[in-house]
Amino acid sequence: MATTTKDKTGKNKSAKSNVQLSAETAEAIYTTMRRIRAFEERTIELFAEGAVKGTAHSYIGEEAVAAAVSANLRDDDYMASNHRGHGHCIAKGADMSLMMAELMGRENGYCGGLGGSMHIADLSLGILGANGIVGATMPLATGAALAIKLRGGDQVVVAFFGDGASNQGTFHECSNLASIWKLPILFICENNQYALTTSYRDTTSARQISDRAVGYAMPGITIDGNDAGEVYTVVGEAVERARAGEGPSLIECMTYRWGQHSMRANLRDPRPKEEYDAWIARDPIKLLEERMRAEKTVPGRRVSEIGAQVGQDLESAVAFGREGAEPTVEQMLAAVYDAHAHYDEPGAVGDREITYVEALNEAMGAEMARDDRVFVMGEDVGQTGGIFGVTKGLWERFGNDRVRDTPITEVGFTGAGVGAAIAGMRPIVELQIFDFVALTMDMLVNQAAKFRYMLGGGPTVPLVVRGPQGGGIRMAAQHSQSLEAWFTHVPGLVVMAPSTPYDAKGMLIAAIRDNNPVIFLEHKMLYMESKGAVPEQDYAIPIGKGDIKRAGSDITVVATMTMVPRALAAARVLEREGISVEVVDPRTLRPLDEAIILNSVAKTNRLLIAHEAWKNGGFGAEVAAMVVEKGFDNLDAPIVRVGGLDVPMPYNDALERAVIPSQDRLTQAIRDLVRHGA
Ligand SMILES: Cc1ncc(C[n+]2csc(CCOP(=O)(O)OP(=O)(O)O)c2C)c(N)n1
Ligand SMILES: [Mg+2]
Repeated sequence: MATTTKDKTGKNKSAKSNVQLSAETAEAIYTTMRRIRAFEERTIELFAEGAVKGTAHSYIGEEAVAAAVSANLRDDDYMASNHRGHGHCIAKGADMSLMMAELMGRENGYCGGLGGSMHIADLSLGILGANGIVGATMPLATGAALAIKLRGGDQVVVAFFGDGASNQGTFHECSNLASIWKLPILFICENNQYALTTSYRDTTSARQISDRAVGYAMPGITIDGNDAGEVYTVVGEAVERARAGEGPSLIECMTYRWGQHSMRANLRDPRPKEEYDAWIARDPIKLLEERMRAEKTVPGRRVSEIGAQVGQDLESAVAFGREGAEPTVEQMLAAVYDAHAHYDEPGAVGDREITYVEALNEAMGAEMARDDRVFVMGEDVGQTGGIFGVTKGLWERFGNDRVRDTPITEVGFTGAGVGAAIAGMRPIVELQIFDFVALTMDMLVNQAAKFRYMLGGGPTVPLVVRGPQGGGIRMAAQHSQSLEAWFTHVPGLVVMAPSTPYDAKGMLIAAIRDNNPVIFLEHKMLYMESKGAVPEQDYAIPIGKGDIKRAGSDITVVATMTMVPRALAAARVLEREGISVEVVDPRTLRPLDEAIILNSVAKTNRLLIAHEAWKNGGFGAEVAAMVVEKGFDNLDAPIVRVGGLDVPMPYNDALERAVIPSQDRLTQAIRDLVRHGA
């Protein structure tokens, strides 16, 4: 399929559909279109009545795309949708009653009332979810396609997105990934010509969105999205290519939404009247009826029966929704995390000493050997073994597919990790330097963290995103930050930060086995300097369990990452001065082991918190607030926090040393708190 010429509305001139649809296919597509139309018409009424809340984005006018695309799909194929997703979901087989109940926010809805219109999903039908973030469809779909490829399956994935979304980086990053990895994915752009109130002609550099396919070495075509026959035929060919391992396609379906952007929008409508009227005259349902008449496939009598049946189905869906109970706070609270497993840890016993890097490497190797679903991807993780050597040797053991070098495309590969996790794999995504996580925030915070919750607490996202944070090697402001507080703030994420080789191995094994998305923070200085006893056997350290690194009676120091060895060194100095320091490493920062901290403070009556990150708004502020709320009576002195100076990391080495809390600064702060109470 080559990009072909278009007429001035973008419709493809050469691919004019001349294929006849079989009676069976025509009827199936037609029925789906009627179901979508009826669902949307009813939704508009229910929104006006106040039974559907928030907002909903009507698919009326675009039904041929979803219906004819999905008529090419099997139940086990995947589909990722966007905010205008009702039609996509219905076409892929979603239950209209469960959808309607969800739109009404009821407990019997698809997401138990936690997701609403923009988050309908049904993993049993391969529906990876509608999505409230424009452009997020693509990475999730790419990840599902990668999962298929890794499992050696012949399923395909369809990613539906709008003309507006084609300007998101996700589209470009994922087109490239899908092309280089030859993933079985169809990028279906529904070009309804507007993104909210902007015309694609003003926002899009390409003449047609399908022209962009050339840059990604994949077939691209623009077709009439209101012609169900044309959509069915063109998509059918692309599905075949994808199933045969020939990679992705981009299909741009020219279409038009009849309504405003959303039911809530009530904004200026920029669409010229003649354009609007011309497209309304091309009602895709009417066009298919004409075709069925002309091709003598589905008789008028059957058309009426379908209409009657759809009407009944809709009424029973609405009744189902209205009967649904309101979801409870308990159901909501239980939906955020899947339970963490319990483990008995062996302790840092034995004579064998290995480095922090070796410990991490051992954890990944062990889990990859144990579970085929585990794979690693990131920049230079393959034959090179990562720039810090953390994945060294894994490529030789597990091969290219499972130790996968990526292009420099952080949103693309992190998002593909989320998608692959949703589709049943257990990806480990390496961020070369953790500061680059800033590029991936949507994938982690809006997608991974919320997926299970938005879908009512059923699905899991077993993803680990790991990499080195922190300073100490003169890498300046964009390669040295400690960003844990960004993630400890977000419900749905687990945040882990080991400080020893023993913890690194056991915690990473636990993270890989956990069903929740885990932000796994490592530290460059621990890569370079940390060595310690690590059992050879595989073991896991329970998520949310802190560790007392040194017992003491005068003061509790809660320390993380590099501050743990510094606090221990400070404790040794202070011991000679008669000050007994207890060092507590929470290890998991979210969920926090509150008890280990509170019990320690109950014993020592003083608390100092040390981390490399900025004090302002840092993780330590949370610990301090928690202790004030729950253990105030046990405090004999103010809580002191020691953190990095409130500046971006400088390059100059003396200045960098001044920013990161040193052993001396820590020692002095502990001494002052014990001796002088502050
Ligand atoms: C990242 C992001 N930016 C902006 C929005 C607000 N928004 C929701 S839909 C939309 C327009 C999307 O246009 P398009 O991709 O063409 O899809 P259409 O609505 O036309 O189906 C905008 C701007 C959003 N939800 N997410
Ligand atoms: Mg649009």
